Amino acid sequence: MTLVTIDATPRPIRIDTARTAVMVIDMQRDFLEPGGFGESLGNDVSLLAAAVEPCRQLLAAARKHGLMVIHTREGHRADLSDAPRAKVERGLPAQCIGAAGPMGRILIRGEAGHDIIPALSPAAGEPVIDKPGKGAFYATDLHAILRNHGTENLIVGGVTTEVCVHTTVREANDRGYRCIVAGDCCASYFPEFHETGLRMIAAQGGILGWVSSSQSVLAALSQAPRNVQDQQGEQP
Ligand code: C5J
Repeated sequence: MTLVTIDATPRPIRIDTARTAVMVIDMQRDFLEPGGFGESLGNDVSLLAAAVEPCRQLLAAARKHGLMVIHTREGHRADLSDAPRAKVERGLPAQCIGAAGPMGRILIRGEAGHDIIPALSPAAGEPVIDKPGKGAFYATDLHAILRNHGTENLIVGGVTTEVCVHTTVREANDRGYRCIVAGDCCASYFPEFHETGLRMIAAQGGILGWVSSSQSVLAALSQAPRNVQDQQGEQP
C-alpha cells in the first residue's frame, strides 16, 4: 500500500496508488485529427490538442510509479451491428459513422482513425477498452477488469470532457469508484462545456468526484516510491 495525497477540488484526496488506475479516454485520431469523426460533426479538432502533453506526462508518471493504466476507444464493428441507428443517422450521410474518410471508415474499429494518437500509444500489457458508447462501462468488461485488480480510484483524462469523460465518470461514480479528473488532461470542442463539465464534477461537495490537474497528480506521485522494475533499470 502506498498512500499519497492529491491536491484537488473540492478538497484534497488521499489514495492508495496500488488501488488506483489512470484512465485515458478516447485519445483517438478520429477525435483529435482532421478527417475523423470529430471533424465530421463540424468541430474544430485543434481544440483538443491542449490535452495531449498533460496526458503524456500523466501516463509517464503512472508507468514510472507502477499504477495500472487503461485506455479506451470509442468505435464500432465494421458491419455496424453494434451501432444504434439513432447514433448513426445523426451524422451527415456522406460523413456518418461507417462512411469512408481520409483515415478510413469513420469510427470503425481497425481503421486508422480509430487508433489512439501516436503520442499516447498504449504500452505493452495496458488494457485497451473498445466501447460502442460514450461511457466506458457500457457493453465492456471494464468493471470486471477493475474489480479483479482491486481498483477503487480512477484518475481520468481524455476527450471530450462533457461527453465520454463525463459519461464514464458518472458510470464509475455509481459503481463506487472515486474519480479524480485531471482537468488539463481533458478537452472539449466547446471550451465552455469543458469548464462547466469540470465544475459539475466537483460541485456540491464533489457530487461526481474530484477535479485536479496533471501537475498535482505528478506532485502526489512523486511522494511514492517508483516501481521496482524502473529502479532496477537505473544506473547507480
Ligand atoms: C464524442 C467522445 N464526443 N469520446 N465522443 O462523441 O467524447
